[in-house]
Amino acid sequence: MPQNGNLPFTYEILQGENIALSAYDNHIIRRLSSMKNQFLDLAAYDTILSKQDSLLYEVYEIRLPEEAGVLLQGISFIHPGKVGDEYFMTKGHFHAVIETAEVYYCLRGTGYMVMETPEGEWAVKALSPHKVLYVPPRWAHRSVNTGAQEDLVIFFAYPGNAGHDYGSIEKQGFRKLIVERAGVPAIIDNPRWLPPDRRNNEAA
Ligand code: PAN
Ligand code: ZN
Repeated sequence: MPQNGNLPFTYEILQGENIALSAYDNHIIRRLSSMKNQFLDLAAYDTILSKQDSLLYEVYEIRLPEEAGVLLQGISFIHPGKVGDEYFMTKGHFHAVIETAEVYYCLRGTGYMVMETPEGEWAVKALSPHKVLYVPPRWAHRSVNTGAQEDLVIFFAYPGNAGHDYGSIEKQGFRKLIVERAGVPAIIDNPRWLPPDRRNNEAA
C-alpha cells in the first residue's frame, strides 16, 4: 500500500542474485526509442532500433507525495550495452526545482555519474558497489553503465518537490560522454554541446 509520507516505514533492498525492493509502487521502463539524438552515433542508434527497441534502464519507485520535506526513493537498473562506442545511460535531467540535491548509493555494477551545471561546469564520478554519491543542488545528472555484462544498480533519494527537467539535456546532451576506447571507458567531449553563451545565437 502506498505510504503518505507522514509515518515511519521500512522496506528492504533484497540482495540476492537479483537485487530488488521488497515493496514498490511504480516500475518505469526506458527503451532506446525514447533516447533519440542522445547517443553520439546516430547511425548506430538507427541500426539497433531497426532491429529491436532495446531496454536501456528500469526504475522502481516508492510512491510518496511530491512535496517539499518528503524524500522520494527507489532503485535504478541500467542495463549493459552500447550504441556505437557509447555505453547505455539514463536520459539525465536537471531537477525542475533546480536547488534540490540527490543522494545515490551504488549497490552493484560499475559505471559513472555524469554531471553538469547550467553554466557548463562538469564532473564525472565513478560508481562501484558501496560508493555513495552526492549530487549537489543545480547539477544535472545521468548514470552510465560501463560494465560488459552486469547491470549498474543504484539506490536514490531526492526531495519530493524536485521534479524533472529533461528538456535542456534533450536539446544539448551533456558536455561529456562516456565511450569505450581501446577496450576501456573514456571521458570525451560531446561535439554537439555548446557553451551557454552560444546556445541562443545558434538557435536564432
Ligand atoms: C533518478 C532518475 C532515474 C532515471 O530517480 O530519475 O535514475 O533517470 P532519468 O530520470 O534521467 O531517466 C533521479 O535522478 N531522480 O531525480
Ligand atoms: Zn534526479
